[in-house]
Amino acid sequence: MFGVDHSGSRAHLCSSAGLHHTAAHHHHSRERPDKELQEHSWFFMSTELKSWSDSRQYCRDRGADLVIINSEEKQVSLCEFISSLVSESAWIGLSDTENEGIMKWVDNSPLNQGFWFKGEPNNFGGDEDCIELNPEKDNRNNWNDRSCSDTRKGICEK
Ligand SMILES: [Ca+2]
Ligand SMILES: [Ca+2]
Repeated sequence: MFGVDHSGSRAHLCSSAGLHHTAAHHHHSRERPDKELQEHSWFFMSTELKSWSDSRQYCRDRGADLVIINSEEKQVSLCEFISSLVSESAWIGLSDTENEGIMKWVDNSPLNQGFWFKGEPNNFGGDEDCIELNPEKDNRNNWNDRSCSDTRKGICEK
């Protein structure tokens, strides 16, 4: 289910607590090859602006990873959740750091379906290898590649 991770920003705990409850009604299932049962994933956002790799580490430190979006249903429901929390773009678990033009998820799976903003990914300046999702744009067309050292919040999936 969806939730907000407040561990990096305790001062906002009370004022944001309502969001946690109202947003906590979406569920996703994900196959886990090492377990017999399907488990529900849940999502949270970092409260700090970090590079893509530092955002990924933020997720991993909490037993999660940057989100993998492998269906249109997941893309749309995730966007609805994220846009209820923030208006700025945030990192997802996709990059072409290893091989330019070959997008890969953090679990090493290839990208099958992308939800790119018009004209993206454009590898602008030859230095855009990490992918952000912009909740202000159309739910099905809101990804952009950008420099991995730029700082954004990260969307974590556990
Ligand atoms: Ca690139
Ligand atoms: Ca771009």
